[in-house]
Amino acid sequence: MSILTILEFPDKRLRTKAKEVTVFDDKTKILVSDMIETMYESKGVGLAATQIDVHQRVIVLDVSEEKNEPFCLINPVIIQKDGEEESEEGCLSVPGFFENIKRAEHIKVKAFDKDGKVFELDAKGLLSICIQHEMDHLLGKLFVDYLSPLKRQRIKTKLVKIHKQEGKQTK
Ligand code: GNR
Ligand code: NI
Repeated sequence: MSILTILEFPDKRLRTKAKEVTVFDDKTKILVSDMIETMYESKGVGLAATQIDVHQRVIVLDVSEEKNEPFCLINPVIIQKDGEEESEEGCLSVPGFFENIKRAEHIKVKAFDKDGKVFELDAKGLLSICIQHEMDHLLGKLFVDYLSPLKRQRIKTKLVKIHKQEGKQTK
């Protein structure tokens, strides 16, 4: 098991569009378990492979109270959505910033599990929001993209300043 480095905005690699997983093998299982470990270590409720610079359509989530119900969605597709709700979102790739974002209220998702078995999932509440947030990552999209250019620029400037102080490089 390994903890992976999470890319931070405005890193350009976060803009990469992930590719479909075509082979389900031991490497897929290792990726999923490393992502789950990284998500727990970072205290996130979800993580997309894009955030760890792996550009495959893989998401891990755990919205349970006890943090003992991890699962993954591979090649997820939203097959139904309805309603609209606004809630405060944060992102491990935009640390320290929280903003209200509008999403669909209910979604029905079709995806594959780590063994390559297809399944469907009905989601509402935090799970629905998180799946939509993670699926955006797979398209190279971040929650800051829903904000005004001014707000987005302010967040960018603050994070770049912090990264310089920390000696982090942003590609
Ligand atoms: O940990 C996370 N919490 C969260 C809260 C509200 C809406 C979305 C999220 S996802 C985030 C982890 C993350 O950045 N996943 O990409
Ligand atoms: Ni995120």
